[in-house]
Amino acid sequence: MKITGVELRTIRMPLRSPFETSFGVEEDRVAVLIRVVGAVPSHDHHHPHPVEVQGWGECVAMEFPLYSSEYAEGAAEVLRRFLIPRLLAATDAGQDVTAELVDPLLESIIGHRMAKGALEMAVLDAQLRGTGQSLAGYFGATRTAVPSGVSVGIQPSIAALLDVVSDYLADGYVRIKLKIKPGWDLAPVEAVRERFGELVLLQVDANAAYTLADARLLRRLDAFDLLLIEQPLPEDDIRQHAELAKLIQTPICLDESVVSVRAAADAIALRACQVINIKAGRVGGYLNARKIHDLCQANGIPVWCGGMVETGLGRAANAALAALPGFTLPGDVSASDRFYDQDITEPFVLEDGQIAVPTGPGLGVEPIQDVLDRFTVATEWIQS
Ligand code: SMG
Ligand code: MG
Repeated sequence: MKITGVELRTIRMPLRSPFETSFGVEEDRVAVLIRVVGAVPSHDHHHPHPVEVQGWGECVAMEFPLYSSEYAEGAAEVLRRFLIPRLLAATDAGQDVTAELVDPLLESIIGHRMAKGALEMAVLDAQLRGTGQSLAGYFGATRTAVPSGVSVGIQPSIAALLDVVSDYLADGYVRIKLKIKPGWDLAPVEAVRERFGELVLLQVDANAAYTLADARLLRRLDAFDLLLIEQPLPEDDIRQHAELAKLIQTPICLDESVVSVRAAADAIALRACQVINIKAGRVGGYLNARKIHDLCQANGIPVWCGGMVETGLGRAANAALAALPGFTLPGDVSASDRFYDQDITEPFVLEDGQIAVPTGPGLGVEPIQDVLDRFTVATEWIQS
């Protein structure tokens, strides 16, 4: 497609309740959204003029660089200054800018994977809307709905945690993930097991809050039959995760450490993890996410789809990705009302513990304009 221009929009959406992790507390979701406007050749012989298409991308970078080095304003800056101009220049040079070309066009810019992934997502959405294909169809997805797990933040007390988990189980979530940190680990896990029993699918996520010196403490989690422990150690500690894996029984799942297809291959080869959490933004986009899925499938590594507190746009794409056959564990693709009273798209809802995979062209969902405008704090239009 020819890229006509790109709208960059920053939104701020209130969360229904604060979301606390080992690295901080979030009360709002600040996110950068991208709307790519372009033109594709018409397939209609009677109307040979190019057809205008648009597509949406969501950048998962958070307001502050606490989960990873990227953050919303920084992502907006790199998009406006370096990434978007590259796509516009490619269009000006006569290139057909497809989603498959975005990563190669942006490759010489180092890092900024969440920003790149968002731009690729917008181009992919526009491209698929142009051809009428769904994202799930493009990926080769095999499911029409995906089992839904929920990520439960650190709570003020064990009693509060048990109430929250009880409500989520009543909603029908099929898997519970507890956020943990030093001082909030063994006790909440033990309390949830005791109250809800051995059958609940349960896992924990440390968001890199421990060191290898905590191995003895982490080994005590072995008693609770967890599906996995997610990212116990820092992002760049792949080798130490391999050491930890020898010391504990609970399978290790990597999140933050898996920043690329190469990092995934390294982690698998070094036996640093038995499971991988796939988040498209973290690995530079949905095409890399699919490559990691394929790599893991070939290596017998189960994967699941992570979440970044997305709006309905990112949630739609995650549901499509999670419908691929290698996603054998329930992901963090929960209903919109897990985080938002009002989503910017039609809300994703839980039905029998599952989220339906959109079937319409591209993402299959669109922002509701007046809701989007209500949450918008800045917009700009970038063209060549
Ligand atoms: O979207 O359901 C979601 C959030 C899931 O826990 C979640 N994400 O490390 O996996 C993770 C975190 C990252 C974001 S925490 C603000
Ligand atoms: Mg995580």
